[in-house]
Amino acid sequence: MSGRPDADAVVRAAVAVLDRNWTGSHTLPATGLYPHQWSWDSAFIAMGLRHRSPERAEQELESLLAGQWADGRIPQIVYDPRRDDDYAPGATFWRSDELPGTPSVPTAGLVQPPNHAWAAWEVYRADPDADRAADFARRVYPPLVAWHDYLTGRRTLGRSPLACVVHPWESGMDNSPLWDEALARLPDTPRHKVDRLDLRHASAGERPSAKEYGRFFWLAEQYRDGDCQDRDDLPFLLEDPTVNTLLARSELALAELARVVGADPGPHREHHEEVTDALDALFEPALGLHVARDVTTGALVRRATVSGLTPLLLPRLPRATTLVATALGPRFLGGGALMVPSYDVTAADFDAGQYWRGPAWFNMTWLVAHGLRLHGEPGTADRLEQNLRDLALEHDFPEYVDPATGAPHGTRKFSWTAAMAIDVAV
Ligand code: 9YW
Repeated sequence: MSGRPDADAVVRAAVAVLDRNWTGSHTLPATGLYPHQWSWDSAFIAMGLRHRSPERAEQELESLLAGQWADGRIPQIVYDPRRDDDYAPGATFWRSDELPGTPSVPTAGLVQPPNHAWAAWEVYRADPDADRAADFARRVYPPLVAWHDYLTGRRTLGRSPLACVVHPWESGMDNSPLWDEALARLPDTPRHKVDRLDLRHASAGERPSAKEYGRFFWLAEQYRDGDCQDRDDLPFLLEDPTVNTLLARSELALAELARVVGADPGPHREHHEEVTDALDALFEPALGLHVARDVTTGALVRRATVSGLTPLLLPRLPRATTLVATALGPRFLGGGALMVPSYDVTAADFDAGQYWRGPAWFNMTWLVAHGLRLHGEPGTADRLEQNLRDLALEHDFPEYVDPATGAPHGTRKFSWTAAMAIDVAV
């Protein structure tokens, strides 16, 4: 198409970003702002890397698994101890080495959305070296099963098969409007001094506010001081659509990996169905999409965010037709947005430049595009993916963009932006 960069140019530039952020064992989300290994970032990165170096994609996932706890949790962050002064909260905040059942590398106690088994399956399929791929599958299947067992065994705290997040960071969408009401009940006065190291690398207007950060730290302290144990009286307990969609999607991948390693795929398929069915409890008819449920109050959080569109990734989703209409409608793509806004553009507090409160993110647009293709909207999916790769290249792989204009925000040379661009360009 005239005027558009060709696929080779996108892939070349994106690979250069991933090479620059590669440490020798894993990929940093971005140098500067995010100097450690982040959980769901690594899985998105592996999805892109698999096209260039399946071996490195395998290493990316396995270096994350080296941070797994004995209870099965894959931590939100695996810290590089040499960089502990560069990001807050750091390894010294979590003190994971003082807890039993923790790995030799320092990690956060929280988790992130479970896209790992899905990534592992895609990496396995992309590896042309059949022996290497089979060895990889055999090594990662057991820890991935343990990870899902953790989410299912310890995190279903809302009397439902849905897993809960115990902190907004666990959703990957830190200051999403979905968390406002639950956060408002919490103190914003942690004991720990809140170092805003992020503000060295990004402007305050694009980052969570001081009050939000105060509450994030207070809540993280509570969880840490309770030895990172999951209890049903934790001060923040919500069921999020994307966390549970990725859990269900990843169960399908585990069923495939089970076949490869000679295990029984049946329980994974059953769990996939169970979580898909349970997600219906998060559907909000007035908004036409899924929302979060606050387990503490039992109430649905009536805000339309991109998290509520991701159930489209599930093949048997009963509400798919409504969800497609909502995605294409005025709250998201109807006004001509180039990528999928993180928040309802018709909401009074929509902000096109503020982190998870409006901007379009490349990973979320990639997920929604997949879902739209799966549910009969290939034209829209193609358009979103074309815009994704064009905006990524044009703006040096930004963290997020204004959904209407494509103006870049946050950090640049952001790894998952590069990885998603590779995946849609090849
Ligand atoms: C932070 C690393 C992480 C992502 C999250 C994103 C952000 C960390 O960066 O959180 O400092 O706010 O919200 O999804 O994994 O890229």
